[in-house]
Amino acid sequence: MAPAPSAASRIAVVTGASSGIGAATARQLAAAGYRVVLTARRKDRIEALAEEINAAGHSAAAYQLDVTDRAAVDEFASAFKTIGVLVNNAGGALGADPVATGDPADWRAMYETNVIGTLNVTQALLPKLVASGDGTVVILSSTAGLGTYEGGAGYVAAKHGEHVLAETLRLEIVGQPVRVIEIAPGMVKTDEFALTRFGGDQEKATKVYEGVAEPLTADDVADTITWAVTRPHHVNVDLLVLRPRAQASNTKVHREL
Ligand code: 8X3
Repeated sequence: MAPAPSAASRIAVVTGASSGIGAATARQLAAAGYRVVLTARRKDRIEALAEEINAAGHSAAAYQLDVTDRAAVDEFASAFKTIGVLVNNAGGALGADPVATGDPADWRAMYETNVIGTLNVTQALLPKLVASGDGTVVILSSTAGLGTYEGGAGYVAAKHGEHVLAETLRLEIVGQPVRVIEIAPGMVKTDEFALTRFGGDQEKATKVYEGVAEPLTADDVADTITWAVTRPHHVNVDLLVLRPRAQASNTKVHREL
């Protein structure tokens, strides 16, 4: 069997790379020697990040992409012969309403971005990951993909969908040279996650982290993703859960108020 190509010659695609965990992961994978391809809807952001990464002596390119647009995803995929790593990070939460009053449009949008977006990109790039002889699919789910909490059902349902996608794909492609790694973070404080969830309401977004000593950062999660991806290729980190020390479960958070 041919030896696996070195990390330096390999391409890592990161979706949702315009901010937060996606941007941090792109920076760290680039520093680890991957040629990173940044995708997101916000072209200006990923272009600026690609410039920053290239200026630091690493290798990055930006490609504007909406992961829910299957035709665009297929066109994107057609540009590559092989891909070493795919990090499915694009997604997010909309609303924190109880089941009784949650907006079906929010539920649908979350399913579309988190689950169908991941499905679209994974389906389109899977042949390229196989062709690399040593591919890795990372699915960034959440602790919301493993257990529920009040007010979270729409997001929790979507993240459970991603979790099932990861578990099922791993079963279905066993024997092929592709790992399926699921990373499930708990409370991560980023610039946009909570703000987007609450429709730009800064007060509500701030309350999410109120009194929590040290929520995880985007860099903490990127570090974990990079660690998992850079294990020897026979080592598959199936599922890795990470939370801040102050969070014992989805509903048990220590706050110093
Ligand atoms: C983010 C974790 O607790 O907001 O994926 O659902 S939580």
